[in-house]
Amino acid sequence: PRKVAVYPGSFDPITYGHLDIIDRGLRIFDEIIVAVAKNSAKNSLFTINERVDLIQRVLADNVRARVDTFDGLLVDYVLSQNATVIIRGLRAISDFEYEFQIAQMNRSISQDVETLFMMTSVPYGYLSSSIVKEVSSLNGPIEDLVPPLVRAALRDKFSKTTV
Ligand code: COD
Repeated sequence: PRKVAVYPGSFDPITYGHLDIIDRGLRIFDEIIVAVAKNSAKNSLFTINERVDLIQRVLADNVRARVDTFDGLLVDYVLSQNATVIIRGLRAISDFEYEFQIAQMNRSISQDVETLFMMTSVPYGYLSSSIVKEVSSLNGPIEDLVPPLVRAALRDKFSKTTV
């Protein structure tokens, strides 16, 4: 049977750190569904459609990765896709507390879904969507952090929102 995993997140916007997890995840799974959360508590820079569009374009050549959105409980979404695994990435120790909490909660909601953690690759250990947005808003260099089309989208956002 095909092994399908869900990689959920806000992806506001997608970074090389996320893409690295997707690439490595595809060595383990036949298909990865990149699932963008609609009801994330976080204030987002990009709309849900913009985030999906960026991911779709970045992953255009990758036939085994696809993008979707979900709302409601993550575990319900995972089961609706006939998947049983959630992939999450871990960077610094600071991620652990938050990830542990989510994984424990998901486990208590459904015992049929397993969370798999993948450690960040060294160059992306301190890379986050938030840091990318901050550096980009200050016109700093982000070419090593996000793909060119994401960089263009960020530039576009900040040139519209700042004077
Ligand atoms: N290296 C490695 N991993 C990375 C890197 C990097 N440089 N950057 C990010 N990651 C990982 C993150 O650790 C995370 O695992 C994943 O990539 C996605 O990151 P984000 O920041 O885009 O995603 P989050 O943390 O905002 O996603 C949170 C969810 C949307 C998954 C969560 O809020 C959720 O499940 N919501 C649905 C409601 C629900 O079911 N709630 C109950 C469970 S709490």
